[in-house]
Amino acid sequence: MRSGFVAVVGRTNVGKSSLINAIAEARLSTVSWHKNTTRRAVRVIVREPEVEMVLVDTPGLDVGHDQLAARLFAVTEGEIEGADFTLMVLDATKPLSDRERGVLGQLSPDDMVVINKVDLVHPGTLLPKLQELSSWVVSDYLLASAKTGEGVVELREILSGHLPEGGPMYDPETKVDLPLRIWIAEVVRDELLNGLREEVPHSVECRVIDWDGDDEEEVPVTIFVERTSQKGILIGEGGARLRSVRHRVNRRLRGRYRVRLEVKVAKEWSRDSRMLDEFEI
Ligand SMILES: Nc1nc2c(ncn2[C@@H]2O[C@H](COP(=O)(O)OP(=O)(O)OP(=O)(O)O)[C@@H](O)[C@H]2O)c(=O)[nH]1
Ligand SMILES: [Mg+2]
Repeated sequence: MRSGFVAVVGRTNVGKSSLINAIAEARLSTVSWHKNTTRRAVRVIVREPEVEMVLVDTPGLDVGHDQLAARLFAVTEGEIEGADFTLMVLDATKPLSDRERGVLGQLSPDDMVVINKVDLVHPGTLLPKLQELSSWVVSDYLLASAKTGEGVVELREILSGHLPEGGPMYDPETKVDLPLRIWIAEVVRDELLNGLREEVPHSVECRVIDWDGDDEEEVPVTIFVERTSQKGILIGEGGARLRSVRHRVNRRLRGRYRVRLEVKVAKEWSRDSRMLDEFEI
């Protein structure tokens, strides 16, 4: 049997979380078009006969300059270090950035590269990028689209084939290695972010506070924002947005858990290291 950890890294928005969900065939990691969606290492467990592959979703490499950014970068660095190998995800629609070149330069021959979002480009436009990639030491690269599914099965097979020999590390029921209250809070954030056009997302964090895991009780989720004006946006006209988020979350939790949502203002939490500790980021 083979088992191990693959650190999935790349710039924000390249589609790391989307690719992981496509490989796992389930919406397990938060996806949105907003920048810096992923904030914690999310370990998604993919199983095949004789294979247990843990895809570790990580925050994007090009985060900003605040306290939050520094922490997110530290998460990604730690995960690269702890994994058996790295899958670097590039965006077919964007030229390579200096940050990406820096990471490519540090990859070892065991690591891999995938160019995602190939559905958005004409194959010919990828040539310069492929040429540049061939000068780096990575053993292999693939083309994929998390949206259309192109290359996803192949990617899954290649990644599984790369894993070291080893026994299972997780209980066979576990799909995501996150504490239940953090997972439920992430599902709420996922549903909130996907309904938002405004510039609020960076300021949104969700927490399950004071819940002992009892599924008979509604799970109390507090949605934190940084400014009072953002509170109104999230709640919506007469509470409409919050009600619809609650409905979608409950549906995703398949009636097993039901959430109760509340919005609070935590001024400038993303710059406050005490708040970040409290938020477990
Ligand atoms: N057209 C197209 N869109 C994609 C593809 N993969 C992801 N997207 C979209 O790109 C956006 C970003 O996707 P994410 O999976 O959240 O990106 P990420 O790399 O995890 O981003 P961070 O968590 O911020 O680092 C979302 O709107 C996705 O729907 C793809 O293959 N094709
Ligand atoms: Mg992500």
